[in-house]
Amino acid sequence: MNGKLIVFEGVEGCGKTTQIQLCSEWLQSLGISILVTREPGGTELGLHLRRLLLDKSPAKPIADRTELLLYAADRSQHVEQELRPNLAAGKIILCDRYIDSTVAYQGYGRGLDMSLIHELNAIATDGLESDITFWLDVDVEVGLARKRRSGDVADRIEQEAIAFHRRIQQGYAQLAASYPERIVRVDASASPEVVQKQIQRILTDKLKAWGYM
Ligand code: T5A
Repeated sequence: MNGKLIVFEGVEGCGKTTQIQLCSEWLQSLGISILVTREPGGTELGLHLRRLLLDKSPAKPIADRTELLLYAADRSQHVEQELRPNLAAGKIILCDRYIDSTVAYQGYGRGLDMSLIHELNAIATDGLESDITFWLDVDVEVGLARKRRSGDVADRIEQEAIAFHRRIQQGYAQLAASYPERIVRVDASASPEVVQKQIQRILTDKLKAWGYM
C-alpha cells in the first residue's frame, strides 16, 4: 500500500510543531509507521537552504523572487529524496508546511505572481499533492504572541510587519475555500489537547478509509 502525505499549515505560531508531535505519538501508539518532516529543511541540502532563508540577523536581504526560488529548490529536493521514497514504502508522512505555504507567504504575503508560483510548485512537486492538509487557524496576533512567549529570537519572516502576516492569513482562508476536498480548517485557538482531539477525529475517519485502521 502506498503511504499518505498529511500536511500541517498556518500562520506563525499556529501550533503545527506541537500538533505534529502529538499526532506522531498517537499514530505510533496505533502501530502505524510514520515519518515527520518539514519545509524548509527536510533534507541535508534543505537544511542549508533553511539557514539562508530563516537567518535571524537583520542585515542579509533576500530578494522576493530569490526567496521563492529557494523554497522551490528545497521542495524539489524534499519530494525527490524524502517524500516519494517514504510514500512508496507505505509510510504516513506528517509534513510541517508544503505548497500552500508558498501560495500564502510568497503569493499573498509578498505579492508575487500567482501563476508563476503555481508553475514552480508544479515543477518542485512533480505533481505530488497532499492527501489531507490541516489548516491550523488562529489569529495572527495570537500566533505571534505565542512565539514571543516561547522566547525564540524572531527569524527573517517573523520580523515582517503585521500587515504581511494578515495577508498570509487571508491567503489560507482563500486556499481553504478553493480546495475544500483537500484542506480542512481546524480551530487552533484552543489548548493543544483540544486542537489535537479535532485532528484525531478527522484523521480517524481518513485512516479507516485508507485501510490503516
Ligand atoms: N515559508 C515556508 C515560506 O515563506 N514559504 C514556504 O514555501 C515555506 C515552506 C518556516 C518559515 O518559512 C516560511 C514560513 C515560516 O515563516 P519555521 O521555523 O518552520 O519557519 O516556522 P513555522 O513553520 O512558522 O513554525 P513555528 O515554530 O514558528 O510555529 P508552529 O510550529 O506553528 O508552532 P509551535 O507548535 O512551535 O508553537 C509555538 C509556541 O506556541 C505554543 C508552543 O508551546 C510554542 O511555545 N503553543 C500553544 N500555546 C497555546 N495554545 C496552543 N494551542 C498552542 N500550540 C502551541
